[in-house]
Amino acid sequence: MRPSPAYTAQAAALASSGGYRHFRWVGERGRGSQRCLELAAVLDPAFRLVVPLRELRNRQLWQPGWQQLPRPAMQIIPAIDLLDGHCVRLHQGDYDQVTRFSDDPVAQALSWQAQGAERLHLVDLDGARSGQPTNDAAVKAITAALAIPVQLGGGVRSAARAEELLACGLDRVILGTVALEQPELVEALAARHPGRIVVGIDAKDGKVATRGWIEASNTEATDLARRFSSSGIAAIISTDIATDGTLAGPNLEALRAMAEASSVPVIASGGIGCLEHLLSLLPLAPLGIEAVIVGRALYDGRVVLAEALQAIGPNRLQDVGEPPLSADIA
Ligand code: AMZ
Repeated sequence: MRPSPAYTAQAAALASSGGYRHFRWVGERGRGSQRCLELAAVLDPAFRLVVPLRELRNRQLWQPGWQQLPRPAMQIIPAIDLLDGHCVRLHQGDYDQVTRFSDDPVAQALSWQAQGAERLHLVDLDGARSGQPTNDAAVKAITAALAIPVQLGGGVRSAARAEELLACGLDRVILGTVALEQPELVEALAARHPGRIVVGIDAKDGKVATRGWIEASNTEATDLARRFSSSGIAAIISTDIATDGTLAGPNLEALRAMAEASSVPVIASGGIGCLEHLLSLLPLAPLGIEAVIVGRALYDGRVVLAEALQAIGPNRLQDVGEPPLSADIA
């Protein structure tokens, strides 16, 4: 039996619920006597409750023991793309459309850290195109200078190279081309280095692109994401090439499809141009989108990292001072 799609909380609880009282059915969790419904507030779909089914059957619509899901929050990861030792951004990954933002990658990385970044995303663009590590001097200098974890992608094409990078202090390595061409190599690495191997899936019109996005494939990005579902990788970085570097907004449809296809956390990448774009990702957090990579918009000041963290980070301003909704509501 599928319960009615709308529920109304008892009036007594309204004062503590932040004003939400209409909830919509969004899914189910658990089995047997543990079976629960997941409900979303109609006025704020990100506000969710998990309600034991037996309580709904008893028509006790607002009861102690209801569990509030964690507030959706996302980590914001500034990106530094390295080309010939400089910090650059490409437009849609095109090596002929380069904007140079800084000639001092270490100073740039320290600046993102000082502004509150909790992780840094590095791409060796020369490495991604040629398959050979090219910006190791900058990568090593950044990793040594920063206290926050650093991840690197671009040109990591063998287990030995991935392990060399992990041994140099990088927290995570990202494999793109190899994930398509030798997925078993990625799985073996993930088994040896739990939590430290990330798959980068870069998609053009939904199909995976590799080797600096110069080569197209016939593999659907969602199929590749599914392939890695139980592989032990830490996350999938999902990049939409058509939006990358354009500031035009993330491809929410593609991100939703990737999050639904994958049972590992997804990191959104590509297209962020303003704070509203970051906020537009929040409703996808319950599907497993746990972080977002921001590049050009941070460099040119359209997004201020501290503000962005207050908008979608773990201590979002919107939540400050709101009464907790928890088991003590009777
Ligand atoms: O902008 C590009 N042309 C580009 C880019 N940013 N090409 C590759 N990359 C990044 C991917 C991924 O993080 O997003 O390089 C990494 C994949 O490299 P590889 O060498 O494993 O395919």
